[in-house]
Amino acid sequence: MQKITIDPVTRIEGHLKIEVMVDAGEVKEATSSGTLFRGLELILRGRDPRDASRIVQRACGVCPSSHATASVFALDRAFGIENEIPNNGRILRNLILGANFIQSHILHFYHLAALDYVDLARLADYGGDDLGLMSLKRFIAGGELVPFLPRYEGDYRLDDKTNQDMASHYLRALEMRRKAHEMLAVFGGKMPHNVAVVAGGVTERPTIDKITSFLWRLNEIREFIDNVYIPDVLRVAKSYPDYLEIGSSHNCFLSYGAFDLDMDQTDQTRRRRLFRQGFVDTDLHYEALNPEGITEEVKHSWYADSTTHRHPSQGETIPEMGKAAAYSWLKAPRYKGNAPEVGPLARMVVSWYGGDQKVRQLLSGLLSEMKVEFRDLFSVLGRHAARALDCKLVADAMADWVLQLTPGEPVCATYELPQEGEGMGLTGAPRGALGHWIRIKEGVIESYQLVVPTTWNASPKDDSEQPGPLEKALLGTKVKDTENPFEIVRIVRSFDPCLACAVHVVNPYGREFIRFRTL
Ligand code: NFE
Ligand code: MG
Repeated sequence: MQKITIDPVTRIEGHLKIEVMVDAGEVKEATSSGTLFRGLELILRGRDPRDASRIVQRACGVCPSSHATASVFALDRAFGIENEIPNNGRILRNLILGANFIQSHILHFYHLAALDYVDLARLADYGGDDLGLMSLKRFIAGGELVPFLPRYEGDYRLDDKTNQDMASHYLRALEMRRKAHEMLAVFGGKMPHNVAVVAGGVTERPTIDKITSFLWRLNEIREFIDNVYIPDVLRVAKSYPDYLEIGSSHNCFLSYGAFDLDMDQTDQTRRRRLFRQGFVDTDLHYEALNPEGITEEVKHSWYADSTTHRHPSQGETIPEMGKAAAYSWLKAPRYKGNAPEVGPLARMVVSWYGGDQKVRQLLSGLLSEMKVEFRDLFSVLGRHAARALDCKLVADAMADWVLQLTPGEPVCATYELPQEGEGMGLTGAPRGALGHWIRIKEGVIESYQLVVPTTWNASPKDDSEQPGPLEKALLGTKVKDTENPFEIVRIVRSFDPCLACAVHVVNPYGREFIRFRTL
């Protein structure tokens, strides 16, 4: 057996250590460890509940709007105003979250994952006159190689033309992300950490000039998604068909849905959403979402054993550094005992089996273009394709939503701050199902728990030794070259892990954790 340690995994968000044991070229054991403790849940205790939607966004600069969204859903319920959110408030929340989805997905494909497939170092020989590529070439020639190097060497299969196009799109994607940030700021004030999303709705009023300012940026980004992002994912899939065959996980999926289409139903598990809520089991059988089925287990996490197997509404965060059986700061969330994958692929699978015609139609088109079967999506490139489609679905829907805004109408409900209350906020974040649970006592937050997409996907083994989704996806993987374990990092990155979100406390023991080995 040979041990491969990748610590930290680069080109993801936050600190993740992956360790695999390889025997005869195949992964026999895999552990995923979140090596950072941040403790947001502890910071929130004793504060004014209204501060939650500001503080929780500090979980992460990549997906802060999702945390704002989950927290205000929890606050709306705790304040008893879930059915009073004005239509403008609902739509503006969607637009702010949607702008964040788009920038996060484009960031992930071009700036984090694509460098696993695109050989930017080859640009050192670039002889054309594209200004962007010429400056990239100068950048590389000048030895400014981060974030392109260090990297694993070999297995770059794109032809020169595709490779150059992708490099040029790497630069255009930066621009698209800037535009998505600007778009978010039109209604959200700033990015990251918007200031508009609050309990009751939003603080920003729609005007014709803001709607226009939002829409022209959105339309430019939609053009990029349709004509650049989706085709680029297909081009990678063409050159790397074997990555449609590896990286499947437990093959069960969870989604809380995302983007409320109306507020007719106060129950967030039943409300009409752009993406469906639900769970799809390993037999691809769909069932409605029941949040009572969620627990967090901590046998292998650095938290007190007394807190294991709790529903998040009863959850506690009691760190116990050095616990013998533990290897991660992530807890292990489970749904009815399963370790479902969450994220864009899960959203597609749950929407498909939940009967969403639009998703079925779009996904069928993609499958026939890729010449693959549905189950082939349960793979590294299936995750990338699902993310690109997720991005398109959100961006297209936003173009309708922004025109449904009504200038002059209210944006926020009024309310009395209760002394006691409880609330749950469920939404989709770019990386998957995101839940916040709050309990208010004597006018302040008594308890706040976040169960975050990457906590699901990168979780350690649970109390019954069932591996987390990412661990499971690595098991059985054939590693061609243990010095350059491309397969491992490509599988890990396909989940788009964000450890900042997942462990939500600055490790008090500092450098003890940071053992840079390789990329
Ligand atoms: Ni930090 Fe996040 C998303 C949330 S994490 S990026 O998307 O919530 O898994
Ligand atoms: Mg948590």
